Amino acid sequence: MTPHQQSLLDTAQALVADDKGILAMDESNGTCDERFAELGIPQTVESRRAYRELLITTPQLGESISGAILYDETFRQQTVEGTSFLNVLISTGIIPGIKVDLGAKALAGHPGETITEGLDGLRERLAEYSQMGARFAKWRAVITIADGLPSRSGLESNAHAMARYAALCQEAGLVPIVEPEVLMTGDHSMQRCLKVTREVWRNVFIQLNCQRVLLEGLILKPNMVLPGLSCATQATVDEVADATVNCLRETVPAAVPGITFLSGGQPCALATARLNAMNLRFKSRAPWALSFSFSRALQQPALEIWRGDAANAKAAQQALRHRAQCNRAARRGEWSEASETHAAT
Ligand code: 5MM
Repeated sequence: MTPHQQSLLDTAQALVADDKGILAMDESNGTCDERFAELGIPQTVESRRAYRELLITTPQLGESISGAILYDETFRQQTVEGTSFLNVLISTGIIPGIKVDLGAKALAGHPGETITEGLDGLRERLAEYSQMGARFAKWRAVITIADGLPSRSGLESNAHAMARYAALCQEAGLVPIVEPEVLMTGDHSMQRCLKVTREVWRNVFIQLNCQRVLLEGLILKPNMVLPGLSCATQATVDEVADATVNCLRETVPAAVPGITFLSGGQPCALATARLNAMNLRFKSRAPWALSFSFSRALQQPALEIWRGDAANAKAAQQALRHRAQCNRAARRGEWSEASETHAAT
């Protein structure tokens, strides 16, 4: 292995080491503003900056969080005292990362499907982020389940774009987080989600291999295998854990160091319970770390407490720290309902 490859491998392993996980705080301005609007928080550059400062200055965050994914605006911001956010993260042992896709846009000729854009000029953008201090990047593809969807061309084009992104990241010395998200929206069964997710992951690894991506130097950030939100038959925590890990076993090579799940809109404690069940049942046999890279399932309680008021900042940080600690416990299979009650008291 070359020193360049070894450095990718070291970063990827550091992102999943010590039972820690990744804080996704890379909401684009539109998404962040939508979440602020729901709570009556002003949708301004300063509000977004103040909120992200609150997140990254949470005491002891680095005990449970290995890396943070930022959005371009946040990546260039500073605390009120003038310390760059990147330096705040680095000083607390959290590896800085950057979302580099430019969003999911309508896929021509495929009503209801999207293709994630951002490959044009990506080499130059990655060089800048790397020079500024990023050590990993993230790209999300969005797959919808509906009648006749996803199409084969929808799956293949998204997998191809993700693999080209991953190759460019590794060329720039950044670990690519590859995030194919099969949405929970819909009334499909867990079996249907399993079938689609299996196809998505198969296509992703075919394309990653075609583009000569070093599997030891990437992280997969997938959805859990779940029934659609409006499906009449919901699944138990153990059923979700079994379906998800069995699907990973069929499709994800053992060379990949870590799986860091997205939460996708699951209630916070339920996402944690499902991650806990996966580790409880499979950790000793799984070749990859089973970890988290949640946005909403880490941040939502903190955001609801903060509501744009500096007086609530400490309580909000406590809520974020608690969710991070619960998810770290879930990585060890040591989380329980009591962990939630304990924090509440
Ligand atoms: C699926 O979204 C990612 C994980 O978040 P959840 O745990 O809440 O599902 C998240 O990193 C997402 O990619 C960012 O929030 C950016 O979203 P947009 O849509 O603004 O690019």
